[in-house]
Amino acid sequence: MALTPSFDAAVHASRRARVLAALESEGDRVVALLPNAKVFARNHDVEHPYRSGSDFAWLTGFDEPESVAVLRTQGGSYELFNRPRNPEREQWDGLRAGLDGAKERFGAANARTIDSLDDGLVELLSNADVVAWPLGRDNGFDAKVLAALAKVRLKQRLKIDAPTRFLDLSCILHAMRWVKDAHEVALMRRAAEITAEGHIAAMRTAAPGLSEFHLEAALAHAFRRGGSRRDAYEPIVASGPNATILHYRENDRALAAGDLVLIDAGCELDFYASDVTRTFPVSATFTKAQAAIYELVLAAQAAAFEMVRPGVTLDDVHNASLKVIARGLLDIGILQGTVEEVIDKDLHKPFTVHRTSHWLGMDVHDAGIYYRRGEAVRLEEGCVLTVEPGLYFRPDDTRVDECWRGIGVRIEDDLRVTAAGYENLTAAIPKERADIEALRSDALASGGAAAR
Ligand SMILES: [Mn+2]
Repeated sequence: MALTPSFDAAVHASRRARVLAALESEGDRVVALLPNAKVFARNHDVEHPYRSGSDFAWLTGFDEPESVAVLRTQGGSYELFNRPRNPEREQWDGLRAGLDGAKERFGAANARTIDSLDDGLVELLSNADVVAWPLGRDNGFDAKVLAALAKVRLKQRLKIDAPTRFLDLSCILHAMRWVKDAHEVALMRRAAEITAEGHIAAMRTAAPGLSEFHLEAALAHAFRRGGSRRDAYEPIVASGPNATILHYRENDRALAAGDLVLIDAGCELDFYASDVTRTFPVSATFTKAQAAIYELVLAAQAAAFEMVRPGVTLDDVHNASLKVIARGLLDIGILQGTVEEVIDKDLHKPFTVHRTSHWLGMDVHDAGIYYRRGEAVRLEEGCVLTVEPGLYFRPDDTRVDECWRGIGVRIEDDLRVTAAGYENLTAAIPKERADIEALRSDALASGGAAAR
């Protein structure tokens, strides 16, 4: 109910201590306010499944809507505004931690009912010098803070100081979330293991005549069975020409012999995402053209992996992958010229479309900046990135020979940067062409038995 499954009070307390230390460098009367994510209506009176905001979950581990966390440098205190106990509402909607629970189980020094937030903000801003909150991310909350500020300013004749400096709390939290602590690494490793089970199950399930969504079901079954309560993002199960659509979501085409299937899916475990793509044939083997593209993407990924270590940038990782892609597109005759021309003139772009990496963590495209003052951020030990080169030839793309049209291949793994290089969290999912073909022919021979 109210707590994240892997909740560890000491972990969250130490994160709050780090945030408080950062706030203390801004002044001795700093108040930080963090509202949780809102509830979103799906249709009529049905809501989307609730998920706490990633910043909020990271800081508090408290998993209820209508809550606001407060940190104050004076006294180093942590408080919560949250929903009070209410037996009638709880019988309809589920149990609440209540104000006592917020203090006893979640370590809040004080808890107040969320209905008192407006008055509470006026009190919190009174005699504060600096107010930090995630500016510009929740218009309703921005308005509440500014309304409280206006009220505090009216009290200045009563010897009350009004805040004069405003900080974006998101910047502080996101810089910390970018580097994963031991608690987070353990969760991400486990999320990756569960995701591996899902991909292998889906790979074994494929057979001509099944729908893409039957593979989606195999993923979901393995994810839930492994302990993941939700996906990190909507799974992409794209067969045949659908694999050339980057964020294909329909997942309702019938698989046919000779198709490739591109699956981009990852489970979320206790707020931590995994993000993996594999591409495999519905038949037992890749066709010659599919194999040529597949081997090229795989080689590009291997070259990108080689780059990953502290001190390099995502641009370095991307460029290593791109060089292999450019060489390969020239070798198989899809492009003409030199590797330099292909890269400098972006001749590969119609077929590569996207870049190679993004940060991964609580959000599938995780917190963390990519550039600062025009300079690419350098990898540090403990940050997690994806490496996911791809090649996509639209079915109607007359710039390439007919044999390539309709082929889409992406291969994606999740890498944690270590002192010496990287740890591939998702290495257990078959990726070598021989391993995939062995798995596929075994699955077809056993009549998709793994699905039942
Ligand atoms: Mn990705």
